[in-house]
Amino acid sequence: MAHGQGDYRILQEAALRDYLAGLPDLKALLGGEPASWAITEVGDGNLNLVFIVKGASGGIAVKQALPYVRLVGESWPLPLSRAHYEYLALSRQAALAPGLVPALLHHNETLALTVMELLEPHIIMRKGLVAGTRYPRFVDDITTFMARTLFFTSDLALTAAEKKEAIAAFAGNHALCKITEDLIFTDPYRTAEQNRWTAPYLDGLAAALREDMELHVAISRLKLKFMASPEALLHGDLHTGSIMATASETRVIDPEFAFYGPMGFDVGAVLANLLMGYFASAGHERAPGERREFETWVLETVDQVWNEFSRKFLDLWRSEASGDAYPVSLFTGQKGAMRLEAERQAYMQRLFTDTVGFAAAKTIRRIFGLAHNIDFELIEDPRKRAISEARAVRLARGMMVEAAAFRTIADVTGAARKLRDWQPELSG
Ligand code: SR1
Ligand code: MG
Repeated sequence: MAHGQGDYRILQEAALRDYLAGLPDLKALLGGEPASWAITEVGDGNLNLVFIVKGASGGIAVKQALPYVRLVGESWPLPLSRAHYEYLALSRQAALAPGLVPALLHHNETLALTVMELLEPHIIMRKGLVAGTRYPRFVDDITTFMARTLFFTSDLALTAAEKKEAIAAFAGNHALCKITEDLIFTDPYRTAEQNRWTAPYLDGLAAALREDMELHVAISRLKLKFMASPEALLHGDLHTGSIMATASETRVIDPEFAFYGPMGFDVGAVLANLLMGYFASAGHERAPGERREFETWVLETVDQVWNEFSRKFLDLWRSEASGDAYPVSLFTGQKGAMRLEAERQAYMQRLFTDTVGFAAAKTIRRIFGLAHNIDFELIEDPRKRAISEARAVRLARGMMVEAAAFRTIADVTGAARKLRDWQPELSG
């Protein structure tokens, strides 16, 4: 049967209780009588239903795909098959990066439903960043996750046949890719019904974006790279809302946008969302300067995420390369080893340039496109919000149009630091 068709039905509380009561392992995990289970719908994402179910002895998280985009409604249908790709991606990520994704407990293809371990007391990292919380485990965990999932699904680790099979396994997730192609790489740069921004303050900036041909070329090159560069299995939506964390643990959730694409898209997503957290921080101050230490931590984190990711990825390449790319037989002896090492450095520089560009694209879409983020949205005073957003956009435009001019991550964080107190000219 095709993914998620046939007997699909949306499970609300009562139907979900009956469904779970019929699964002996989950019933035992929850404990007590099904009638006593507390079931709460907690989904605050853009697409799905998410339930937390708690029983006498344990809890679980249940995610069910809706046949439409939750944020917009039934007028925007979306294939249920995304639940299949999410489950497949989570399974692969669990094998490659153990302990960094939620444990999978059950999957029903027809219902487009997945049951996972309940992550408690983890919270969505974006919410923590808005509150000014620092995450000491984050750098090590997210860089391990990215280095291992990207390296081991790439041509550096897989044979050509394995790689092509893997690409094919995710190729059907194109409806989710199309969301990204439209909402990130196209709509913010043209008049589109679903666009929105902090009006009237950013009206001028929004209009400038629509006229900026250098930016249109740069975003189009990134779009082509996104569409036509199946380098590795991407999470596909790796923002801070797809990460649940505590001080001592990190879990990456929600890979329903998974497909084979350019590695810089995932790395750029992490960096962009930290940078947006940085620029939003000033808007959350209750007293001038009270969040400076947090902001210093955020920029240090940005530096460390790239540097540690790069170090771990290169280490894997040096020690675990078993793929068909860069055949060992072409790089023999000391001369070969030295030339290959230089090539590895050049590869990482190209990946860094991609990362810078994709990070910029990820930023601009959250300020002018359909789906915004709470980092900025929770800044109540729209003028203050617009100031934070305009700073982020100024950095993002430079990063997109002149990505290669940012040679190191310190170039990015240095530029961000300089914009911290920049006063933009606002419209209105
Ligand atoms: C219509 S979906 C909008 C956004 O939500 C998801 O989290 C992705 O970021 C997508 O672009
Ligand atoms: Mg999501």
